[in-house]
Amino acid sequence: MSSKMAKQIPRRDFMKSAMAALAGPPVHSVARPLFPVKVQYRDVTHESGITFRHDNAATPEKYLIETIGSGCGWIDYDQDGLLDLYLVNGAATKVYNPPHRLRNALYRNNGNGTFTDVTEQCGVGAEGFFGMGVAVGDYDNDGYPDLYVLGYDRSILFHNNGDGTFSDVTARAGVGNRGRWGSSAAWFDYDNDGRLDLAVANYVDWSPENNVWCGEHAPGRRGYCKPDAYHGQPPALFHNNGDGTFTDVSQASRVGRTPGNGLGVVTFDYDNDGWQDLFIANDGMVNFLFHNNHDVPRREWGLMPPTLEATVGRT
Ligand SMILES: [Ca+2]
Ligand SMILES: [Ca+2]
Ligand SMILES: [Ca+2]
Ligand SMILES: [Ca+2]
Repeated sequence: MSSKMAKQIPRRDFMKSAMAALAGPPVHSVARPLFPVKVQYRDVTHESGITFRHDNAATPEKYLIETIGSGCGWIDYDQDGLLDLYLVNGAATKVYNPPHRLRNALYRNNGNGTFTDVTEQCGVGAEGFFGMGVAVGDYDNDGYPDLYVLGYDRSILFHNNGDGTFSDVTARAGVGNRGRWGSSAAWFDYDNDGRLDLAVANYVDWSPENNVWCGEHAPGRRGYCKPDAYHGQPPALFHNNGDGTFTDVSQASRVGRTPGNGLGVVTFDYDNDGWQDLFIANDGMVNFLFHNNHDVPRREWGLMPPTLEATVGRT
């Protein structure tokens, strides 16, 4: 409203109009009953055809690996638009030798509520491998997601061949994580070169040979130890070289310089600087938050990756 128009309206009428305008049309409160959202889950395992059963290889020896695992992952391995399911299992140990086979399993989603076990033809059973978890990512950008399977003492990279089979390319890729208890991993592109790199959380240095006795020294009274009965293991970071191989940059990046009791990995850009950062959740001790400093010239990244600095966090 112009000042000229305002002068032509008596102040009392102007204020009445203004108040009416501010009040606006009468608002009819819309009755929005708060309907509780009823989400109901029904166990469809049996009718889905999924018969996998996880076996943690539990024994009175209380191996620490019995207490953790296993994860699973959804992966549309055949790119038909339907998520398929990869399940990770335990394995026989020096003190546990079940009569049945223990292996991981891949189930193809049939699209009608049922799944078919395609483990054998896909070649991803990893029998004898004490698995912990799995990370799904298309590390070679061929359009087919691949599997990185975490496990005790070693981990496995399965390349998806795109024809319904996978190949164990761990040795060539250099991501075996040998001698480490890999618990979880994340694919992320820390140097923004368009190729997925790999961060791995490692747990502790337990082994059958250093199986500490915790709990009472009496038959049947042995218990599982807390992680501080062992030495923690540092996380690992692998740079994707783009030719099917990876370079272990754990030391150069500083990610692998500090031992932890790693159980979880999250990658995210917490400071919105365009560079993915890394969080490692540790069991019973401080967590690790690594800020991606991306402070090395791009031409040197093959030899020296951006440094990531450990900062703070506490469980
Ligand atoms: Ca599928
Ligand atoms: Ca791939
Ligand atoms: Ca990368
Ligand atoms: Ca960042």
